[in-house]
Amino acid sequence: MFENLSDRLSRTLKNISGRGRLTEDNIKETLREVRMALLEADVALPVVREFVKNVKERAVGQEVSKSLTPGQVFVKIVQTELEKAMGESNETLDLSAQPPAVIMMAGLQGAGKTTSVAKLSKLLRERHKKSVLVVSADVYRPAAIKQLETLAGEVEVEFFPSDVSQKPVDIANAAIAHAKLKFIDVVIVDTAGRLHVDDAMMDEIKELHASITPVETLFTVDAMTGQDAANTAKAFNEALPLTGIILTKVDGDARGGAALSIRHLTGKPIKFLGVGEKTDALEPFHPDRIASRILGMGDVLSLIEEVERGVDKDKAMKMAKKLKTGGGFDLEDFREQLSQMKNMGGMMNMLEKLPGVGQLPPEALAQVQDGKMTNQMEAIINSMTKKERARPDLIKGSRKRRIAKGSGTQIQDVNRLLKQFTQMQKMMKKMSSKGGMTKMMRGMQGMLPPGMKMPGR
Ligand SMILES: Nc1nc2c(ncn2[C@@H]2O[C@H](COP(=O)(O)OP(=O)(O)O)[C@@H](O)[C@H]2O)c(=O)[nH]1
Ligand SMILES: [Mg+2]
Repeated sequence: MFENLSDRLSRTLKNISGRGRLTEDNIKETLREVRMALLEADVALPVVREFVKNVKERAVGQEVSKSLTPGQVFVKIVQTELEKAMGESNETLDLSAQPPAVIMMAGLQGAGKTTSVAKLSKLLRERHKKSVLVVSADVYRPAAIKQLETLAGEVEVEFFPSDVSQKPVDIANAAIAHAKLKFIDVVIVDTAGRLHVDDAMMDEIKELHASITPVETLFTVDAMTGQDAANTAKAFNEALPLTGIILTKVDGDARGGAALSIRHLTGKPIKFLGVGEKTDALEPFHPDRIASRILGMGDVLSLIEEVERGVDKDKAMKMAKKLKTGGGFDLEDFREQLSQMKNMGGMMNMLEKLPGVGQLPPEALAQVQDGKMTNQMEAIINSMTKKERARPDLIKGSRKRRIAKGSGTQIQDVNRLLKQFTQMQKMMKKMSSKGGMTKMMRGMQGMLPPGMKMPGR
């Protein structure tokens, strides 16, 4: 997501010249580009206008201190406004009701409601240790009820049976009554959607809502529908007191405009992103992180969370510390990174989040993506001596030949690895000098058990 937008923005934001102060004149060109970039990302026109206006108001007259460039100051302003447009902070589910807390899903057919019920159930069960009951009030399609039953089995939560002869209101109330008896923490009510917003659907869902008074009413919407997503959200928001939005199929949407428009048009927070068909493909929505992703600064915090889940935390911390103390990034670290990436899978996913990766040549990315390539790279590093790993500059002609032979590769493979390493090293340097590392350390501090401190902080 946001590929086009971030591409455009990171290109245009570099072009601000002048010094001392941002003026209407020196940002004019860039503002126009920002506007174009947003329109291309399929952000709704009123939202684009408002956004550009806000950026302009904040920017004009802004002093630029000596240590910064006007471009950097402008980027900061765009970043802040992006965050604002998307909601400033992550809003989690509010489940602090007399149990069971009832969550109701709403949205058009095919938006991803049923899939999202499964994803949410899994998240609530695994990360929040909640017991969950799911129920389908989609009485128009028997297959929809069966679909939920299957998914419930997959994510190991309780399924409350229903059938097409029943009324949605009765189904939901019976499920809630059952959950009360069984002391279940959360009930998620899946509902029917239509292909378009229509009165019959709205009436039904309004009646259902009034009867079960959920603590969370989540509107599920397909990001790929762009501006339509925002308009549908608006229609539902006028009919129902929505508490949040789940933006789905973000994995298939390169433009990302919906995320920017929805908050603005509904005033309701996006709470989650659906990023794939599998039941674990759900991410909490963090406007600040998304904003920095849009600006091509990398989503260091999300990356850290992924690292936390997928790889060894100690190793990651050691790496962060080493970089922070200026220990540099050597081939040993590179190898570590390669093997961790391999463990994690979803390499592309992860690479995209690294600051600066957007600027890597596509061939380099494609190569790292390939698991075979990673194995070969590891083999090459394994054939080096400890000293060579710490001081890659030592690796010249005869050493290269020895390493190639030892790893069963060619000299040009060794050369390529060294080149890739140098690129990665540069990126790491950039990251640690731009304050990215401080953020990363802060993120890691948050992951430690209470009372424990990061070394050296
Ligand atoms: N790629 C992708 N597909 C999704 C996502 N969420 C849902 N889908 C797919 O979208 C289709 C419709 O989803 P479903 O949950 O049945 O929609 P519903 O009609 O709103 O209940 C299914 O094929 C899902 O696998 C997502 O985040 N990413
Ligand atoms: Mg469904």
